[in-house]
Amino acid sequence: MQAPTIQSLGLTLNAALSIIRAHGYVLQVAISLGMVLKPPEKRCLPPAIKIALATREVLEMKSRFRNIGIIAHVDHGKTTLVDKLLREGGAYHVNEVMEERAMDSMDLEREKGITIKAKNASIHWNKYTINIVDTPGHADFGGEVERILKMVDGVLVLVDAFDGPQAQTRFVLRKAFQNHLKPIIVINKIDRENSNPHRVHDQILELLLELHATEEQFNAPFIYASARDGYAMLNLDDPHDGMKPLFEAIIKFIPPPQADPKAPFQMLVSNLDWSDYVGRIAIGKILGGHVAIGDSIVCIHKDGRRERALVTKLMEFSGMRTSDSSTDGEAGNIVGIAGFEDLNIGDTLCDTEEREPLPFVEFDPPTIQMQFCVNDGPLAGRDGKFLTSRQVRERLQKETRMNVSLSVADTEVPNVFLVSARGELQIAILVEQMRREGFELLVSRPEVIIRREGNAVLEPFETLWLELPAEYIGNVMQSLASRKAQVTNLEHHQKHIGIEAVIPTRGLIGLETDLVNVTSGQTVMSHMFKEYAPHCGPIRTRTTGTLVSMESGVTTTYALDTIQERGRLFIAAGDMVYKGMIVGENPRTEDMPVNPTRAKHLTNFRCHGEGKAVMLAPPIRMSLEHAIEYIASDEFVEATPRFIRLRKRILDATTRKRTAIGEKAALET
Ligand SMILES: Nc1nc2c(ncn2[C@@H]2O[C@H](COP(=O)(O)OP(=O)(O)OP(=O)(O)O)[C@@H](O)[C@H]2O)c(=O)[nH]1
Ligand SMILES: [Mg+2]
Repeated sequence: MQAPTIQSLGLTLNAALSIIRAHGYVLQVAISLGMVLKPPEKRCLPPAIKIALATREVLEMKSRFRNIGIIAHVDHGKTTLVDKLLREGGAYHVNEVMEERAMDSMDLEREKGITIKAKNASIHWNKYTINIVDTPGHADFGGEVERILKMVDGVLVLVDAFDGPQAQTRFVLRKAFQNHLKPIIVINKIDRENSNPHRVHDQILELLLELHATEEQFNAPFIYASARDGYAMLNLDDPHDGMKPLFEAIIKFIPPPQADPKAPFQMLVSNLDWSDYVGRIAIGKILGGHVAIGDSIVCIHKDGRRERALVTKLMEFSGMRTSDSSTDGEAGNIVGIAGFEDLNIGDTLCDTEEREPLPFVEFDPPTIQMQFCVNDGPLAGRDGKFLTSRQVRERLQKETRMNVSLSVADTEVPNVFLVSARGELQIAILVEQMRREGFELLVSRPEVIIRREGNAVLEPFETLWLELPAEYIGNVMQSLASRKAQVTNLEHHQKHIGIEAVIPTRGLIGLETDLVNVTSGQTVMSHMFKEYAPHCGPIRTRTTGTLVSMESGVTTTYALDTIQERGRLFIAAGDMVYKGMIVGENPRTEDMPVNPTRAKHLTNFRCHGEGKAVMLAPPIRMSLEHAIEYIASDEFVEATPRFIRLRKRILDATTRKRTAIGEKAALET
């Protein structure tokens, strides 16, 4: 076999040197012939340069894998693009019906049309195995993106050809650069009416400059695509030829994994899965060596504990599914390993106890928190299966294993837990999942996490970007002012106005719902954590009070007919209510006691107007997210599998009043 030259392998000198160091090739410097890589053969080693060795096959095997993450702002088309890559990568049989956005496999993802969890898939294209990780674009799930970046060697950065780069594009790109990942920029949705790929191209270059991209990152290839229509191109006037240009760019520009097959086995757990047959499955990229069923390996937990177990199952991805690995897990591939009961994302799997744990990501801190309490209301236990403090606690602990940007703490009160997260949607999704699993819970309004530095009280602030039709500007500015937002930039485009503002995170709670109402859903909104800065005083997001039931029982049409004259109802006739439950909204700021169970007294006398059919206005049934945003700090949302009720924290009216007076007095002193 003729020795390959550095040039014939298409390597730079630095890349060649790192391969030489890792695998033991010999670098022979022949002054007239340039540099030649030679296989190990003691006799032919020049005495001057003896570096370690490997074979040509190793080089070829190393380059068989490409591991990429797909990152973008929410709705820029990541999951749709993965659909098309899977289809063209042969993940489906010719006649197999392919679901739209197949990677959004969780019920809640399909219902909401957004990705919530990062997920793996794999495609075989030509002789390459391309492992793909689809990620969520919503800011609340930023932690999902952060944790998978250690698993990939490059990223596809999708940008909408009309919207251009948005807050989350900046966030995910910055995280990718911190991990030294090479990007391929995909300007997607070029089929969109009024799309402007040239403008977006320039905006992306500006963003790359702003994020201090290296020269290599700045020279990232640009691809123009319509994920919906299934084509990608290097130039806008190229013919539409499916996804081939994108596949070729991935192979050409995303580096193969820097994983050494001869090193000892090492893997960082970047994702977890569960199978009823084999239990917990650790998913990650094999960073060195290889692993096989029956191997005895070690898990280094984040607290430093070392635990040994046998590998009971080894899986690799094929399309969207996992299958038993046909070979040993090879360095550079993304695999699933079963064998350990107790596993967390961020743990290290390796060959012996003596190894050091692999570094895991530094997450951005959570900025909001919410209380999760055991349901102690009078209707507790009528609907759900899991109610006790122990069950709630265990479920929350389980969530923190999978959901690394979420944390749970006990409080002084045994039945109350404090859940900290990136945003209210992240917590609302958790509550929704729990109620679908059969839990009953009380949850509080989200509060921001306050910090104290010396005498200063600091709170989190975010940069907010809005894009809205010009006619709504008045209402939107009013809403922003009441939430203590400082507008830092205002740009007039043709019919739209772009607003940039700095807003306390508290002010963001409920803002999205507000904007949907005042602009008929025509606002594009994105935001990103900016800094902790001095607290900016009270914000009043709800100007209304509530109608609170003073009785327990079943509501009557007769009673509700009178109450609906006072405000808007959250309940219908025949619903169960209890003392302290919120049954409607009072347009005035205070809470008003009402009795929705009052029955009509039967008399022998007929009154004026009797016999008239009563028309009750349909009640407002809030979604869980809306309910969480809506409640005040002295209120709870009661979430059970079938019901979402609002209630006062303190159910008894007299105790409630006394506590409120006490709190007011304490504030004044
Ligand atoms: N016109 C057009 N619409 C597209 C294209 N790609 C995706 N969409 C639409 O954009 C919407 C969002 O697509 P998704 O693939 O769910 O976007 P995503 O980036 O995965 O969203 P998240 O995971 O929630 O961040 C869907 O309605 C898609 O049909 C495209 O190329 N052109
Ligand atoms: Mg998605």
